[in-house]
Amino acid sequence: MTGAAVSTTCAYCGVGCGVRMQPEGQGFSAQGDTLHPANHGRLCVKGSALGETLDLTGRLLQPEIDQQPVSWERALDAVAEGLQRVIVQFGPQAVAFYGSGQLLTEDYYVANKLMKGFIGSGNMDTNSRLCMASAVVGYKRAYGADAVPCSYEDLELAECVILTGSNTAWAHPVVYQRLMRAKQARPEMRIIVIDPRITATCDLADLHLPLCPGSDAALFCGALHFMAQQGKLDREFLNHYTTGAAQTLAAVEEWTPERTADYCQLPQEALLAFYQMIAASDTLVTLYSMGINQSTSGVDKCNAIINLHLATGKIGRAGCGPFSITGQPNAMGGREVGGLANQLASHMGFSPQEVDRVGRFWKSDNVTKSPGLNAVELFRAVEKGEIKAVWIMGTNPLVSLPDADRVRAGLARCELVIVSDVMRDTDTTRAAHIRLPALAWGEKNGTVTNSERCISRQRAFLPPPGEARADWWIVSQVAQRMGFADAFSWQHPAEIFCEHAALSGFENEGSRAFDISGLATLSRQQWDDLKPVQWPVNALHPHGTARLFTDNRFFFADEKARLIAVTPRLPANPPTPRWPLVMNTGRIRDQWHTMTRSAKSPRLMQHISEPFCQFHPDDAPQISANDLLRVSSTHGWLLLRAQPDALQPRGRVFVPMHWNSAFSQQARVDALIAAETDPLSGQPESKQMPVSIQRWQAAWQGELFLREDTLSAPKIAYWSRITQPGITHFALADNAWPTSWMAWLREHFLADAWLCQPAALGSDGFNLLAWADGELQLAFYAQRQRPQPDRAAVIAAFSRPPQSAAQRLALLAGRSANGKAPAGATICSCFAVGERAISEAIQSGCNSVSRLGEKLKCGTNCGSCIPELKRLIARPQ
Ligand SMILES: Nc1nc2c(c(=O)[nH]1)N[C@H]1C(S)=C(S)[C@@H](COP(=O)(O)OP(=O)(O)OC[C@H]3O[C@@H](n4cnc5c(=O)[nH]c(N)nc54)[C@H](O)[C@@H]3O)O[C@H]1N2
Ligand SMILES: Nc1nc2c(c(=O)[nH]1)N[C@H]1C(S)=C(S)[C@@H](COP(=O)(O)OP(=O)(O)OC[C@H]3O[C@@H](n4cnc5c(=O)[nH]c(N)nc54)[C@H](O)[C@@H]3O)O[C@H]1N2
Ligand code: SF4
Ligand SMILES: [Mo]
Repeated sequence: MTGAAVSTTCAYCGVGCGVRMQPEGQGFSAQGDTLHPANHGRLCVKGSALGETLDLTGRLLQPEIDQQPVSWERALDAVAEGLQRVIVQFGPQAVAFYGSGQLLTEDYYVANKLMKGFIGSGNMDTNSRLCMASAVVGYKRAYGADAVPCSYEDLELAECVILTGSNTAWAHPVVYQRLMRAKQARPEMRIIVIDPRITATCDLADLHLPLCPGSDAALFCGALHFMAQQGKLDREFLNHYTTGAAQTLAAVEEWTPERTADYCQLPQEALLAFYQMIAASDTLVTLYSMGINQSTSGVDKCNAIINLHLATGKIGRAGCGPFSITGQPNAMGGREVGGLANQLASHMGFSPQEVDRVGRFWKSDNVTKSPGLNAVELFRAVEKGEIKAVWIMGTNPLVSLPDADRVRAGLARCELVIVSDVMRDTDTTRAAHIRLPALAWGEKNGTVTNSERCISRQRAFLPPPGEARADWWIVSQVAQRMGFADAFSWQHPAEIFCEHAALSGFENEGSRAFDISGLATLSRQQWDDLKPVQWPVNALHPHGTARLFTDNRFFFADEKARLIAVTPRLPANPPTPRWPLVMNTGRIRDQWHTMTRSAKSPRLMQHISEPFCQFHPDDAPQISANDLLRVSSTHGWLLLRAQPDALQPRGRVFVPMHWNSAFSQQARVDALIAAETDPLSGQPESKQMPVSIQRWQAAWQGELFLREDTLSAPKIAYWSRITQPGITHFALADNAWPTSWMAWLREHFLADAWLCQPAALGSDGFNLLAWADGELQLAFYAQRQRPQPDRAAVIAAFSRPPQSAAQRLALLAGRSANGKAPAGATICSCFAVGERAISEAIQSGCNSVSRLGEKLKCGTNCGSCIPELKRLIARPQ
């Protein structure tokens, strides 16, 4: 394939990097867009692997009703009639939409308009509830608007940067790289990482504070108290531009360094060192993410952070601000259109004036007058039968919502479940009566807004596959069938964008932060060519706005910001003797969410290939890295690979959020998490759940490699699917030793016609190669202890079968023909450099990241693996 590169925006995180997709061979390669202000040409490993996730394997390509393919006409009629039937019989409150920060702004706007403007119910919520609902409420309480004041540039300009509840190195790698370069250029810059565990992000830190989980609000109250004591408050700013200072300062008085250190379980010296770093800096950015938001007191934590910035005047100027970084590519766009159930549209709420204004703009007298149910409540209402029809778009709640098994059971009772997705088989599409095939990244066309309010185009560079259609089109078609044709008659996403832009400026006059009225009259061509621009974009700021609040005016009637007195609280569920360990959950470097896209890339699976539980060896001294673990809570249990790690704090374990039922037997972490939520934001406490861990006694463990591309998983106690090029690969374990391995294999995997080459390893195990026409069909390795066949050698044998008997025997033993040890986990995904090569190089004298890079190239592209390289160098050899 040849042709010009297409400029678009990355499919993944809220950094919102510009990507150029260059046709190459049969596919595309991804390069960073040097002209994009978010990344200036850089990409992380997920972004660089975008070209590897474009294949159509597993895609949903035709509408289905009850798993049978149907025409669009039938599917759309069924959705419209189904919703209408419920509304007529039970009222508009009996239907709900559940959307996603992975929808484009145009898609999101249409869904929200249909539910809140025409069906007349507030029941449109989004997965952003699990992500940044607390940050939104925190900003609104402080500024009267959901407005992120900063730009990425402020991170580079700040004298001091606090990263709290954020594993930036893995979750927002390009922002991390920008920070890393800024620190290299100005080593006097101070960076403090606040996280209960040691993460890759700590690599950049002058100071790491491993605080007690959930204690951040106290830490920031203590910081405010310290600043007050040291005379570091900006009294002038407080007096002129804020209210609430007196009560807030009184409330933090009890947070002396002694009390705070005790509450946060931190050494007092470290705490004071932290406070002194802030006090000594004229500029400060606090970047915060899920370790703050996902909490039953998330909003208060956000306000404790914002209070510190307001009280010290560290807002509205270069290098300053409380910066909630967004997770999903269009989390911010969702906030703009009103994707959360407690928002209406374009930053409007439910006051009578706002409802009236939106109604006049939309020409509807049916705009809902009150908020709807948030995500957790919404699925509870489904369970109770109060919501009878739900339409889920672009999110996988049966994996990502807390108490996920209960959500699954509830949804199974729902009369009408409609799911729009790009993949056919996800935990959530399995529960659907109607499946609607959406266009995926690379095929869809619209806009997204990143963490720094920068609106960028996602452009299509691939043709629509099969019958897949854009989400905005699907929703509009349903709306037309429900009798709202006039309001949903767009022919192109540019028309939707312009309508949304016009609404943002409608009777705004500076009263609402979100105003992109300057873009309301874009022609289709201008929309198509739109360059990245930060909102507001209006008559006053025609070229966008890098930084908010530079004039010290906020969005309350008196234009003053609010300091909010907060009372720190610890997580709702403390550990108990029965559930002694606190489970923390989050992301790993190379996977995205519930893995429906990133797990397509073999490269991205080589870093960490099985769901795991990290724990301190002292918490389970008898459990080793090759064991499997049963992790349980009051809500459920999981089977995961054990990962003892001395860097993990004692009493706390970490489990990734990513694995779903298509990739592992029993690894959906949210099945363990209680649905405790913040009273103000409704955001669940996803990061602090008491659990216990035990070794799961496997009778055997194995690895299976199959030529056949199978989507069905083996029926066995433990399995995990590991993506490989062209073949199927599982890690397996079971609790019974088969009486006959051959019989067991025949029952599960073997075809009669295959020529089998078994190797019984006495009572210790069993290996087998199976051939047809001289080609390898299956390789199987099972042992009482975990076998570790050389995966690369086995995979290679599927395309290049071993020629000699000796080579076949080596393969049967799980070794490569040249006798070399396996490459180990891939540390550098960009250049596929394995742990073994790195260890060998370190032993031969490469004792720095740069020397390793010179020898092996590792760490020289995106840099995401540098913290791990450093860790390997520091490890006793
Ligand atoms: N590789 C990758 N990147 C992603 C994503 C992905 O799936 N994969 N998802 C994107 C999305 S949607 C989001 S929301 C972002 C999330 O980005 P992050 O919030 O950075 O990621 P997490 O790993 O969820 O959590 C961040 C850190 O919070 C810490 N933490 C836990 N409890 C506490 C606490 O009480 N206090 C403090 N201070 N810290 C705590 C955890 O140990 C963890 O290291 O990432 C985005 N980027
Ligand atoms: N325990 C725990 N739970 C968590 C978190 C945590 O840290 N810990 N993090 C939470 C956070 S921050 C988030 S953001 C959520 C994420 O959780 P989810 O939103 O559930 O995760 P995804 O895997 O991104 O789901 C997106 C789905 O949409 C599909 N899709 C992709 N593109 C499109 C499209 O263009 N159109 C349509 N219709 N479908 C599409 C994908 O195939 C996939 O099925 O998880 C939350 N859950
Ligand atoms: S940092 Fe985020 S937006 Fe940028 S390339 Fe990586 S995943 Fe994509
Ligand atoms: Mo998120």
